[in-house]
Amino acid sequence: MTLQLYYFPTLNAHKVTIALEEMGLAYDVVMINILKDEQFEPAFTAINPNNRIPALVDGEVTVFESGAILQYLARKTGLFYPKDEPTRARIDSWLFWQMAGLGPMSGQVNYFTRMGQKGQRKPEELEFALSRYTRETGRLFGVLERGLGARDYLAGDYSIADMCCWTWINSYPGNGGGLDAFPALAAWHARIAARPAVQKALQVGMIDPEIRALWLKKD
Ligand SMILES: N[C@@H](CCC(=O)N[C@@H](CS)C(=O)NCC(=O)O)C(=O)O
Repeated sequence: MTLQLYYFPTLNAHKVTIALEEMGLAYDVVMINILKDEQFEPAFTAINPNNRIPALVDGEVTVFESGAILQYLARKTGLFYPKDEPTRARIDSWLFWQMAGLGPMSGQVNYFTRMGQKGQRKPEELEFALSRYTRETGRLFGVLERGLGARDYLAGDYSIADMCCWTWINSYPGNGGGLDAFPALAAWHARIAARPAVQKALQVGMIDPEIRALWLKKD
């Protein structure tokens, strides 16, 4: 049975399309339009009680949380998640770090930046939150820079740890000039961006003009 990916084109969901494309797995996309609150429909709540995409169904297996999905797919295929304990422990460290730190913190920067761009809050109301989350996100970029050091990838060869962190670097506001202070991170970002599977993964679900229009209007 083909894998069913419950999906909307966002940073967390792109981690999973990257893994699926890299692993060469066939999958059906079940579009859950979070701009129309489809994540709260009972059929999807039965799959993910947390009402967030992405989620994945593989026969009798249902898995939600992008990090857990990456681990599941990697265990299923035996790819991008070596079993030797030093490497696996390092991959898990970066996975949990992304899920608990980089994702939530830079997600807050994205949120408060958009609120400002839309004029929904006065600049002085946003200042405290934006400076707190921007500072913490900058610190986390520094952590990635140190973690990479002279390596090409976070844990030896390219792995699910890289897939998990990359989308958040790719879409961080100011990306481009924003990585000038982080040369190892910038090189790692470019190295992964050049992968055909990554380029294909970012296009999934972005062709529907209605969804794209809603995405661009998102607040
Ligand atoms: N920790 C979750 C976060 C999932 C998440 O926040 N998904 C967002 C899209 S990236 C969502 O479904 N938002 C819908 C909403 O906020 O109601 C994961 O990594 O899977």
